[in-house]
Amino acid sequence: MSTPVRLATFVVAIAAVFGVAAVVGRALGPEAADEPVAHDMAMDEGAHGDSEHSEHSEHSEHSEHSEHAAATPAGLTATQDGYTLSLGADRARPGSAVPLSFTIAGPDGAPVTDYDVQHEKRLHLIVVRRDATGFQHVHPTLAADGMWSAPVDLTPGAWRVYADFKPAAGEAMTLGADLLVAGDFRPAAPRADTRSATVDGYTVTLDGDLAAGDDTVLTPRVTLDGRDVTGELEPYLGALGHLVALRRSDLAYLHVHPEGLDFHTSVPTAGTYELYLDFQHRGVVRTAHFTMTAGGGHAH
Ligand SMILES: [Cu+2]
Repeated sequence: MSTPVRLATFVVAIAAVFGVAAVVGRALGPEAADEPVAHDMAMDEGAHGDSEHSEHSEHSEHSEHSEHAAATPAGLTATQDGYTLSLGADRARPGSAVPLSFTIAGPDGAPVTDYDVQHEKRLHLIVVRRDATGFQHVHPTLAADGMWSAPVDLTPGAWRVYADFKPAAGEAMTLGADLLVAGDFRPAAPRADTRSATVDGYTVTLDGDLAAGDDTVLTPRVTLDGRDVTGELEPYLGALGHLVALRRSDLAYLHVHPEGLDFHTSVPTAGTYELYLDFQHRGVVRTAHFTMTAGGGHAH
């Protein structure tokens, strides 16, 4: 299949099967707007028919982008479309199993209790310290009154908390809020770009690059003690991996799911991104952390 057809097919497929297209679109894409992203992206790809994406001065794409330029990336706001994320407390003490609780209030002001399942869960909770350390992707439990709770591992510093969900009565979205953890905060040094990560004896390497405004493909290769186990990765939450990309400057959020093991990733701007890949092997889920800088995209 040609790349444009493949991309369009992919977008439609994830929209139909997982309903995550809106998540991706709202996340960071410059196309994010009122229209479902599946439509936008399919139109984009179909109209250009050029996998090189070298013709970024094309008028059609430019006008489309400028139309949607005001869209806010996901995860930067606690309130969107009438839904509001409220942490039970915005201060916490450090610890390895700190109870974190929150609600999502709906347009009527009451906590939402009815969610659609996305990737086998009704809500995905991501927490990360603002210096890009301490990433966790957990699945909290929902009480009858709409209160979500989960234990998380917190060290001193400023943390970003993301709730990635789809209310039964609304669109998929990711809301974010800050959580301040008391103690002696020593920010980690900014990471240099790295596309190879080690975790528990696994070495994970990401092939591919990021490009601002372009759909690029990132593909992980996983070895264990030098042996390639990429083909042994197991489905986790309905996919062979889950990739969260955070823009370093403001922790804007993008959640990408793969087609097979190809993560079609579209970052909105040039700059450095922290990428966290959840993968499962032999029944255990691990996270690999990469740092990649997106080139100029439209500027090249
Ligand atoms: Cu999840």
